[in-house]
Amino acid sequence: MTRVLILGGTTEASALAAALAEREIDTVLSYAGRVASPRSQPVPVRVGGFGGIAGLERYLRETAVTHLVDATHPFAATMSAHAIAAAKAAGIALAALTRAPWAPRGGDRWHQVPDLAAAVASLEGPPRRVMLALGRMHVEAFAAQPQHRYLLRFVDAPTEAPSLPHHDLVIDRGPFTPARDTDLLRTHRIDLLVCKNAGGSGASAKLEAARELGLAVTMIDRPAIPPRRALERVEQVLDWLAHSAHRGV
Ligand code: 3Y8
Ligand code: NAP
Repeated sequence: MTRVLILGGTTEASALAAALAEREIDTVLSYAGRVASPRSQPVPVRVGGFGGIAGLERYLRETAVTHLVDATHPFAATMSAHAIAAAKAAGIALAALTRAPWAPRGGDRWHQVPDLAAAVASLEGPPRRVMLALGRMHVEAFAAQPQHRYLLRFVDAPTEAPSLPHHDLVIDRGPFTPARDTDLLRTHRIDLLVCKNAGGSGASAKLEAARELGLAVTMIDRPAIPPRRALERVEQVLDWLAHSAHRGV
C-alpha cells in the first residue's frame, strides 16, 4: 500500500498533491508553519517541524510512509539534508521534486553571487533603489547596507517593522505575474532586483519584469544539497511511485 509524505511549500509540491489526490493515492503534505495561513491542499496537511532527522525518521516509521517526496524550495537546504538522512535511516524510498535553476538570457544584466552574505557585500556603494525579493527571513542581513531605499515583499505582515531605515513593504504571496511585477518595479523606481535562484514558475515573474525594464539583477546561487534522486516533473514522480519497490529504492 503506497503512502506518500510530501515535504511541501512550493508550486510543484501543490501540483503533485493535486495529482496524487486525483489518483486517490494516500498522501500527506507537510508545511514548516512559516506563514500564517498556508495554501489549502486537496490532501491532509501537517504543519510544523519534525524535530530534526530523528523526529522525521520517527514520523516516517510511525505513520508507515512508503515514499518520501522532498518538494521543498531549493533554498530549504536543511530540510532536504534531513530528508536524505531520515529516509536512509528508515529504509524509505526518497525522491526530490525540484526545478532547474534559472539561467540568464541574452541582454539580462545578472550579477551572480554564491550566497546571501555575498549579496549583502555586493551592495557596497552609493544609495540605490533595491527590491529584496527574498521574503522575510533574511532581510535583517541588509542592515549592513542602510544607504539604499529597499522595497520588501513579505507573505505576512511582520510583528515589528524591519530595521532597514529606508524601506517600503508590500504584503503579497505568489505566484506573481510579469505585468504586476513590472508595475511594482516601475512604481517604486527600482534599479536593482536581489533574489534567490529559486527556479520554477511561481517566482519567475519578477525576472521577466526586470528584463522588460532592463534592470540589474543580483542572483543568489542555491546552497549545496547532498546527492539524491532528483525529478523535475510531476509525471516523473508518478512513474517513480508506480515502479519503485515500497521500501529502500
Ligand atoms: C510556507 C506556503 C504554492 C506555493 C507557492 C514557489 C512559488 C509562490 C514565490 C518574491 C519571492 C520567497 C518566499 C516565495 C515564493 C511560491 C510558493 C513561493 C518567494 C509560501 C508558503 C510558505 C512560504 C514560505 C516562504 C518563506 C520565504 C519564501 C516568500 C503557501 C507562500 C521569498 C522565496 O514570512 C516568511 O517567513 C516566509 C518565508 C520561506 C523565504 C524567506 O526567506 O522569507 N517562502 N511561501 C511554507 C511552509 O510553512 O512550509 O502558503 O503556499 C509558498 C510559496 N512561496 O503552493 O503555490 O514555488 O517557490 N516564497 C524565494 O523564492 O525567494 C517570494 O517576492 O518575488
Ligand atoms: P529549512 O531552513 O531547510 O528547514 C529548517 C527547519 O524547518 C527544518 O529542519 C524543519 O524543522 C523545518 N521544515 C522545513 N520545511 C519543512 C516542511 N516542509 N515540513 C515540516 N518541517 C519543515 O527550511 P526553510 O528554508 O525555512 O523553508 C521552510 C518552508 O518554506 C519549506 O516548506 C520550504 O519549501 C518553503 N519555502 C522556502 C523558501 C526559501 O526561500 N527558503 C521559499 C519558498 C518556500 P525540524 O528540523 O524540526 O524538522
